Amino acid sequence: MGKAVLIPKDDQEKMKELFKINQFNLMASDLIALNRSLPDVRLEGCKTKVYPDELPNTSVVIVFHNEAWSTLLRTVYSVINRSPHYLLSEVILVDDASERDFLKLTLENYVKNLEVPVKIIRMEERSGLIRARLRGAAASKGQVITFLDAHCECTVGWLEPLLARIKEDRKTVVCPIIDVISDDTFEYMAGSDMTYGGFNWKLNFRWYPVPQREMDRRKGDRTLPVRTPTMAGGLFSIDRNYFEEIGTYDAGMDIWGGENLEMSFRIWQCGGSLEIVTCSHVGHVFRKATPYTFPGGTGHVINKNNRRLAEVWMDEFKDFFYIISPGKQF
Ligand code: UD2
Ligand code: MN
Repeated sequence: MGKAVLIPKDDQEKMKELFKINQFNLMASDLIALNRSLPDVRLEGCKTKVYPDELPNTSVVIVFHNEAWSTLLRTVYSVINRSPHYLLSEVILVDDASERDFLKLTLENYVKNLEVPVKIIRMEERSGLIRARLRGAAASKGQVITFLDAHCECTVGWLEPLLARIKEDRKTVVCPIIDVISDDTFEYMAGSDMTYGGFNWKLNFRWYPVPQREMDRRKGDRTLPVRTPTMAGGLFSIDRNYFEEIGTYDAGMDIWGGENLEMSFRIWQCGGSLEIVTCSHVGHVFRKATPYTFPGGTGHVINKNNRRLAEVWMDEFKDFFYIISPGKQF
């Protein structure tokens, strides 16, 4: 039921060692069932909503680099166990040149026995999450593409409201509420429907309170989708044709960072809209530090991505970015 795992005193030294591998409590994660149950954290009004029978189906694309076995498989199980199978075209795992043995043959053999087709694609070299997602999207068949990070847990009823909103308007790109899975105890904690995505002039993604005008537009009905300026980046569904129409991602972005704001600006500036569908809840393990290497240097990679974002989509507003991050000009 998403309860916290408490590690006995005697194991705490070992626990701290293992924490470093993924920058979350791997020992705790490994103690939890791959198909653990979770509370239904939805608003009451969401539980009784009825969605059309005919919804577009989706491919679920999950990219990973050196992900832990238990978090990766728990993500996959939560997708398979909490989605109506007729809506799930396939699950696509894109391995961004991981170095761990268990992510090779062991993983391939394991997923063969799952109830939904799970396809594994391997990047030839470390490419970063953007190009890995592009590879997954290109190989997918569903009418909708749903992206998830490799350490998520989908809760009951997560998929239908996302697909229903896209069916209503295929230019609407939708995110679930991202619940918090503690990096320390793996406790599942409901996220708020009263925050949405923004950014600061360093071009960092930030959460902000949903403004009153957006509450008014929805006549106070919190079960209706929230229009959000930006998305966190890891968890969203998009109509395949619309994704292609707007030019997918910027394939020139490396490793990590910036692509979430880039996609958000792209959507709003290409005739679409971005929403948080408050009846859909998916958990994510938020980390305080990054567990992997950034070939080329963390700062350099993120700056490069952010400059591309600023130059392409921000017109004269890019100056705010350059003023606040001097020395980062071309
Ligand atoms: C957030 C997003 C993430 C992405 C990122 C900005 C959420 C919950 N997460 O950071 O999806 O938008 O902001 O770029 O919104 N990965 C690779 N190759 C790499 C690096 C990462 O495949 O070189 C995978 C990684 O294993 C994970 C996913 O990409 O499955 C996202 O990476 P993260 O979990 O480190 O990003 P996060 O959650 O800190
Ligand atoms: Mn993540």
